[in-house]
Amino acid sequence: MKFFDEAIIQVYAGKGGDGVASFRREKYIPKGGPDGGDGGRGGSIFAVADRNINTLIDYRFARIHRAKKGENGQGSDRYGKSADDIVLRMPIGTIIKDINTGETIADLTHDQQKILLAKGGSGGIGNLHFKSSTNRAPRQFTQGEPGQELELKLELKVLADVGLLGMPNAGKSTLIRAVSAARPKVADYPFTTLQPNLGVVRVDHNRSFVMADIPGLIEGAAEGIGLGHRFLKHLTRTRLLLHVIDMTPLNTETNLVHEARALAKELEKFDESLYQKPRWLVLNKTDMMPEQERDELCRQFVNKLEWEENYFIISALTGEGCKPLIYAIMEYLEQHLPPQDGNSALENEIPNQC
Ligand SMILES: Nc1nc2c(ncn2[C@@H]2O[C@H](COP(=O)(O)OP(=O)(O)OP(=O)(O)O)[C@@H](O)[C@H]2O)c(=O)[nH]1
Ligand SMILES: [Mg+2]
Repeated sequence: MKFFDEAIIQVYAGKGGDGVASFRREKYIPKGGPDGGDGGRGGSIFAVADRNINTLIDYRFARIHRAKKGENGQGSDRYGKSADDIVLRMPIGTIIKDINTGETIADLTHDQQKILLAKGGSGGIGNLHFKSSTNRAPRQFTQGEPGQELELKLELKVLADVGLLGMPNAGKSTLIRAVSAARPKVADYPFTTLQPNLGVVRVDHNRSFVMADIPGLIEGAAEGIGLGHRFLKHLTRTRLLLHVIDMTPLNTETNLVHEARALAKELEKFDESLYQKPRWLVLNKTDMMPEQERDELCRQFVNKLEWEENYFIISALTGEGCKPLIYAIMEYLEQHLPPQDGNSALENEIPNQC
C-alpha cells in the first residue's frame, strides 16, 4: 500500500442565506409591519487532528469539500436555518497551507485540535431589522455573504521526538517493537517498512517519548535509488536521530564504515538541518558477534568512523542494551531540549501508526 503524506484539496464554505422582505398580512391588521427574517449562516469547514488517522489517503480521493448554504429568511419573523459545518479529520502532524498565498494556516500538533479553514458566509438581514421611526415599511433586505473558498495543500510530517535512520534490514522496526507497543512488520529482506511508524516509548510511569521508524535508506537515495529519500522529511521534526547499523557483516567492516558515511551524506543531500541534528549510533545485531570481542570490535568500528558522539551497543532482537539506550534518550530529551510551547510530541499520545 502506498503511503499518502500529501494532498491538495479545495474547500468551499457555504454562502449565507438571504434576508427577506416581507410584511405581516393578517385579517383585521391592514398594515402589518415588516416581518422578513434573516438568512442563516453558511456552513464552515474545519480541520480536526485525529490520533486515529495515520495518512492523508482520504484526501487523495475526496478533493472537493463543499459546505451547504444557509437557508433564506422567511416571512412571519422566521430566520433561515444555519447550514451544518463540515469537519475534516486529519492525522496529527498535518501542515495545512493556502496554495495561493503560500501561508501556513495550521500545523496540527495535538489530538482534537480544531482549526477553522473556511468560514461560512453570514446570513443576510431581513427587512424586520430595517424598521425605524421614519420608515415603518422598509423594503430593504441584504443578501447572504459568500463563504470563503480556498485551495489547500496538506502535508503530513510525523511528530516524534526521536527518529530511526538506517539501511534497509538494519533492524529499525525490530528496535521500535522492542521498546514500544508499535508493531511494524519485521522481515529478513530489505524494504520491509514502506511507511513511517510511530511508537510511544514508556521509560517509566510518567516519562515517555515518541519514536519514529521510517523505511530504510540506501546510498543514492537522493537520486531516487531504493525508496528514495522522501521519507526523510518525517525525521525533520524529531529532536534526535538514531542511526541504526547492522553489525553482522564483520568480515566486510570497511564496507560498514563506507555505508555509514554514505548514509550521513544522503542526510546532508536531503537537508542540511537534518544533517546537523544530534545523531547517535546504535550498533545493532551484536548478539551475532563473538561476545568476548564484541565491545572491542564495536569500538574499533566507531574509531574508524571517527565518531565522537554517543554510540550504543545493542541487540534489538534479544533486547540487550535497549534499556540503557532508552534511558539515555529520555535524559537527553529532558536535559538538552526542553519541550517548547506545548508542541512536543511528548505531550501527545501518538498511537502506533501501523
Ligand atoms: N540477530 C539479530 N537479528 C536482528 C536484530 N534486529 C533485527 N534483526 C533481524 O533483521 C531483519 C531485519 O529487521 P527489520 O527490523 O525488519 O529491519 P528494518 O531496518 O526495519 O528493515 P526495513 O524496514 O527493510 O528498512 C529481521 O530478520 C530481524 O529479525 C538483532 O538485534 N539481532
Ligand atoms: Mg522496517
